[in-house]
Amino acid sequence: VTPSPLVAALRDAAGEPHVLVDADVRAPYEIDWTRRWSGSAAAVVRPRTAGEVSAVLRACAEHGAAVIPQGGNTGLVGASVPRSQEPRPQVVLSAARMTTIGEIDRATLQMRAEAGVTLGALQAAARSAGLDAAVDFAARDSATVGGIAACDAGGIRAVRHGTARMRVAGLEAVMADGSVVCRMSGLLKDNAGYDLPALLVGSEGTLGVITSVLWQLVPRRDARALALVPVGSVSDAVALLVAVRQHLPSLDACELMTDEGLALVLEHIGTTSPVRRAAAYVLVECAARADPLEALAAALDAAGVTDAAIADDTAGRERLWQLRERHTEAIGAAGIPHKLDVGVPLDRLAAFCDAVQAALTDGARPILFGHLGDGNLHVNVLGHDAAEESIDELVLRLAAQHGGTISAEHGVGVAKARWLHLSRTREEIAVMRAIKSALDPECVLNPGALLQPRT
Ligand code: 2HG
Ligand code: ZN
Repeated sequence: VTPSPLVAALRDAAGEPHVLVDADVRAPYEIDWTRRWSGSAAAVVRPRTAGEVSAVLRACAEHGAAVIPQGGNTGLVGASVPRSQEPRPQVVLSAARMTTIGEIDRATLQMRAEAGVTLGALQAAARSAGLDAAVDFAARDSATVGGIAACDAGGIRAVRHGTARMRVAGLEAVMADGSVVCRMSGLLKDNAGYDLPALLVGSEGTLGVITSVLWQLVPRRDARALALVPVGSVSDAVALLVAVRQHLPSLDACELMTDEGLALVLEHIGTTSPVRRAAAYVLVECAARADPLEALAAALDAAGVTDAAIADDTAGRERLWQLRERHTEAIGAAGIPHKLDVGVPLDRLAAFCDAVQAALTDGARPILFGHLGDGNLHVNVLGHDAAEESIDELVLRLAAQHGGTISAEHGVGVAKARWLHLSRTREEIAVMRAIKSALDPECVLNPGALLQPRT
């Protein structure tokens, strides 16, 4: 068969073997991890270099196609797969072949990585150089640095090291018109005008396609100690955080689970709880050069904790961590969840959780867990029709009413674009739209993600 003019142009841009058109080969690129979001692509293209990405974007512009940038396709807000309602042909631009990791600059502790490098590969490269990538989360072996930067992902160590924004010391991106913007000097002080890398971080693929990132590493702190503490309520969990935080300069992660989530994980992996069952649980992890176990135990003691599971060896820590990290997988095995990733100020977190529990009735099954240290809660709701959006709206409105944000670390994506106004003022959204139309006037890049299409 003769390829369509779009497919022929994509082949010219990236090479024939790297343009996937067969339905069964395209399929995994067309559906998201939750199975809640999917759409059909005219092609999946896997360029190798920024130059090829540029040629792909020019081909798409010329043939009136929309571009869906995709990294590891671990996104949870429907923004990494084609839209179900997009009149134009859609091209998934996969970073899967852009996997080169550069040398580490020993003076600045910065490392260059192409967009398709997984977080796990980045961490391993940092580790083998005696350094640390300073970001971590459960999807580490699939999520890629391009997507992590594009969404300003956070994860379990943001309480100490901040989100991806703090790690991106520079980047290279291809804009909608095919021009390549590169700011890779890595200078910490460089205030010559607008901070374009900062603009692209968190832009969710709507302003440009990130092709490389200059990642800021940190020195390694290898000695770790972890405690899993059962608590009577979310309010007690927050109180525990407040009690230990100022006494633990080595605090590296502080996570929250509720009993509903733990029960699901225990059943999913076929194990029993290492601590007594309670309404909620807090994981507190410390990392330091010297063993932080004593400091952790003393802080817990001072906070009045009498019963906890503690581990300072790798196997023991992994056993405890999997109870938290396997939530997404266990929930996914139980059904297609609604996923709301919200952030709420710590002093209102407990009230927010109570309000969510009280508001979700009619067979909806809320599972709350997340990153206690930074007030980032993952409200997953099972038992509710995947296409029905009233649950999403209810939870997001409650987050806003409690002084929080509708999107903490997963991005707004397609899932939450229509509620952006709950977290951003009309004036802010007008500025965002002005930036979008200046940089991508035809709305080629990731249409419908972050900003709703104008009607
Ligand atoms: C996590 O913290 C991830 O485990 C996924 O951000 C959260 O599945 C989720 O809702
Ligand atoms: Zn998370």
